[in-house]
Amino acid sequence: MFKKTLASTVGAVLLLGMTACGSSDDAGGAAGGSTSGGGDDAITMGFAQVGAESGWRTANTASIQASAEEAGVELQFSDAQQKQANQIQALRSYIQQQVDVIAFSPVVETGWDTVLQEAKRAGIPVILTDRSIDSPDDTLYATFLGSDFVAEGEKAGEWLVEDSAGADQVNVVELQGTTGAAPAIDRKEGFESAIAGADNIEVVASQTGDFTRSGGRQVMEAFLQSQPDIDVVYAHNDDMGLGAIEAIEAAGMVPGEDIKIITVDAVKDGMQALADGKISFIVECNPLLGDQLMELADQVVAGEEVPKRVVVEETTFTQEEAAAALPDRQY
Ligand code: GZL
Ligand code: ZN
Repeated sequence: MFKKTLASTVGAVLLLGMTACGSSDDAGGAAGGSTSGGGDDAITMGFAQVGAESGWRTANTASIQASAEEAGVELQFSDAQQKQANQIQALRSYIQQQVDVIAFSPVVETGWDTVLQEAKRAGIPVILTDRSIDSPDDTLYATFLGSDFVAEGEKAGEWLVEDSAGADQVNVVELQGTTGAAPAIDRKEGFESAIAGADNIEVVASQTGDFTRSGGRQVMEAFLQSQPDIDVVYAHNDDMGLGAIEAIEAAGMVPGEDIKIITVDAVKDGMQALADGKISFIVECNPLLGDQLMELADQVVAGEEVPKRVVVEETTFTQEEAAAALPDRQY
């Protein structure tokens, strides 16, 4: 059994290897059919990623790298450890290298105009992915590809309004994403607008956990000390929700019963906690932007018109839906 498997695995790898190198050598070989299928007409993309702060981020990175490989796009990739200065430095190095196109997920909404002006002067088009910028000058980027974070916040709030119908008082603590980041600002705004009409729901505390599991745990520990009665945690991503679960269990309480948790992302660890009943509801945020990014890059480099904003499809999950969806989840 093992020998057979090994032989077939080796065979597959070789084939894969040949296909890949085949697509880069011959211009229009079977594997390299599309114009961007490798070879000297390959476009070069400089991608400045936020960091590796969450399960969502690593899934997003994997998608971009896999899609670049498949599309024959030559990818320069950098991880900014969630620091804007590092991202700006990476953008400047891509400008220096005169890449064909720049793509990045701005860690925060502001402070980009200068470096994006430099890219514009260098004639290098910029694509924003995942997070957007808040700038009056929308000529600084060709298009934005990502989610509608306000809608994500609204979906979370609408679920809570329904789930709280009939309850006398529902106290919510909010674990915000990175301060100044578009998903943090918009998920807060969307949630607040959705619960505005429900006078039995109140956000009694709100603080950033910086989208990390440890951040979520530390802030939740503090909330458990300072808040006499917490009924619900609204976490801007699964990772902070999973950190909150650790804090709640360490305090001897039962997540999903004593305190309900609502999160955003729907990465595997979050979906598992949802199926296990520790999280009550998850709003999906789709990290698989790679294929659409490579298509947009081709069009932008070819000087074709593209929409200013491309919003990706995403849904929501209850505990039952998570249990059913888990086996097919890619990330
Ligand atoms: C959302 C993305 C957020 C995720 C977090 O598109 O920017 O950043 O929700 C990640 O998990 O850290
Ligand atoms: Zn209560």
